[in-house]
Amino acid sequence: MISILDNKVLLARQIEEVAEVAGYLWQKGWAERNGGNITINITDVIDDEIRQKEAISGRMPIGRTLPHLKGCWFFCKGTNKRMRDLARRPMENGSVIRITDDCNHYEIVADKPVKPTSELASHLSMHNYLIGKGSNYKAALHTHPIDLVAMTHHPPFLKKDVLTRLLWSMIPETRAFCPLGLGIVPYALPSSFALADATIQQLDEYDVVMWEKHGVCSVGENITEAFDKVDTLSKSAQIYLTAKSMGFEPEGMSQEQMNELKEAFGLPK
Ligand code: 2HA
Ligand code: ZN
Repeated sequence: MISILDNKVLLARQIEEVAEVAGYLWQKGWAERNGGNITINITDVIDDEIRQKEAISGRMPIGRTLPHLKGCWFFCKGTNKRMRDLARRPMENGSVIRITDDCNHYEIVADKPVKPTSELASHLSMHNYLIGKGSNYKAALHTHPIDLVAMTHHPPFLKKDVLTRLLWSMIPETRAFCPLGLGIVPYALPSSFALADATIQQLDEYDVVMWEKHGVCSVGENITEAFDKVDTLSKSAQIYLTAKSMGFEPEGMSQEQMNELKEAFGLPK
């Protein structure tokens, strides 16, 4: 009984945390209309009562088989739903889904029939990839930060690790708290498997990935952590843009100063 209560509280807290982050995304201007998506893997906090609930939808195809998601449950923003509404009323604008045993369908299990995010293919593919590599990451975020997306309209920034080095050099926090840097995915059709596959490839090396001329994807242990990484990178982008708008090229921290940070914090890269 105690563990059932615990799970209920833990699930409610995770959904509250999604709502809190959804509000930040809207306030930052990163979530116009229905822009952006959030999915969290809630399998660990599903209690028997929810587990036994009847689905309120038929079996919906994911479009591919994701073997590591067998028996997994997710909370995700609903398709066509707004982040600002998810912030105020998460259960009316979000969807609880479970993956069926064939690993290529899902069912909606919630009081309201909200269809999950249009980026479900890329989000579930990311979760499948993360579980497959033994990661403890449970959250995936996709959003449209103005500054970072603007930078992807400049082809020299799309070369491997050019943006990473530039953004790292703007402020020590970014070097320390986005230590894997920023992967780049060339433009691909939103919601497509091509976009999903290119994103997963980048997750091999990075945990934040830019989608050229579209947005950013970030993964983390929880949704706050996934948000914080994007927020930190965006702060660096803001410092760069502010310096440029004052009419000069920012000097950036030196390679030596960044190496000193790497040593001091024991950073992985
Ligand atoms: O869900 O941002 O990329 C809205 C989007 C799709
Ligand atoms: Zn998008």
